[in-house]
Amino acid sequence: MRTQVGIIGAGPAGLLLSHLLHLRGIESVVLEMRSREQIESTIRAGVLEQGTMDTLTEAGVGARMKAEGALHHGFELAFEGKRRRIDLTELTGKAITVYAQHEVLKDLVAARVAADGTLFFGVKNTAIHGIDTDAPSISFEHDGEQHTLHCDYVIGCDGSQGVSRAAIPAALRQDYERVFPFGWFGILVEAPPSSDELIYARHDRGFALVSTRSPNVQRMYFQCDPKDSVDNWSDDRIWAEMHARVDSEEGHQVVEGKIFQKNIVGMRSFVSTTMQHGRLFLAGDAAHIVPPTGAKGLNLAVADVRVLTAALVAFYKENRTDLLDGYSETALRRIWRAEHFSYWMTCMMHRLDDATPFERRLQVAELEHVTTSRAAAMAMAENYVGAVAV
Ligand code: RFL
Ligand code: PHB
Repeated sequence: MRTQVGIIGAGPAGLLLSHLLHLRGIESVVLEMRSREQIESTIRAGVLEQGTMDTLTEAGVGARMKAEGALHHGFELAFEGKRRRIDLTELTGKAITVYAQHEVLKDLVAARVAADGTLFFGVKNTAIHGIDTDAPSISFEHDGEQHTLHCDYVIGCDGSQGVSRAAIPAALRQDYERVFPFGWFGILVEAPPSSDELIYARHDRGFALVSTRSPNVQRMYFQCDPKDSVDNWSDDRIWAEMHARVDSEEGHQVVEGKIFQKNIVGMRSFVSTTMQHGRLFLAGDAAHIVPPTGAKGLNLAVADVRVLTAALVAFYKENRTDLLDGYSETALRRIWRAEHFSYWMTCMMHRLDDATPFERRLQVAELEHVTTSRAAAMAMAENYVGAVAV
């Protein structure tokens, strides 16, 4: 089997890359370990930056996002019993859309299928060969048969647990990591929205976030011990914690409903450089992870893919390799900006068990600052909507 670009992973990065390349007349094949049903039902991110919305729209996969996603012009910060709004649109001229990642994936898979794109779901034993040569390949098993996909380039879009990153020689790689001593307990709730906009809450008991999925389904998170078990949390205990952390003295209350999904995720910051070696390029979570507080993970994956698409188009249409050569360096500028923002938001909003009372007051002082100084609010808003210069 032969194609121009071999893509490992059908997450947002892999599927979007495949579709954008198709629109520019470049062939690709996507190899995915999980089934189509699995990728289309795994609950993950929810916030799309304006740039992500624009890219999806330009790729012709934005119709459902526009119709069913919720356009938000701001968000709320809750702390010290009060709520203060960050007006994203007034501060930056931009907005965000809340639209679930698995819905984006459904739209992308449908577009690939409609365009007769080649996707293999349920592949096993993916292995990368010859990235130091001009003729790399990917071997894999599908339906019990062994295959080899020959290609010009291999793109590793296989997330944080994939095989691609390890194909870059360890001696050339430098990993940067910070593991946080807390996780997020996520719930899906059948209820009307608690608020018109997302609420990020800082409380001495820990962080909480109120997000949404649709007029009838809400997504909420609260900081927990990453080693805790969902079985330790009855619905009553969860609601008591959400009320304690989010309800304001000004009378706003979290709206309860039937909890139909519970999960716990760990939190870490991670960057692996370089993101390229020979004929292999990494995009998305395969190369970097952010804690979800800044809502950047999916958006960074899309930003990598934009840079990589332009570089591959320059190669195939103009026989230029300068953009490919500069891919890692270009992508890392935005990645480090997002890493810093996500880390900053995480540290300002979460309870650190070993923080001194002095450090806890500093968190509140910082929240007072970003909600009263226009300059500070603007810096936060620009980062949140992804409009900072990099
Ligand atoms: P993905 O989505 O992990 O996709 C990788 C795909 O590769 C497959 N794979 C393989 N396939 C073949 N062979 C192998 N050897 C393979 N190994 C792996 C996997 O099965 C998978 O389908 O990576 P990608 O495309 O880079 O996309 C990254 C995003 O999914 C991720 O950054 C976001 O979900 C992060 N994230 C958020 N990002 C946002 O922009 N906004 C948010 O609001 C947001 N909230 C979140 C989040 C992530 C969360 N979790 C679960 C960590 C909230 C949470 C709770
Ligand atoms: C979500 O809706 O899942 C979500 C929203 C904002 C975040 C993280 C996750 O910062």
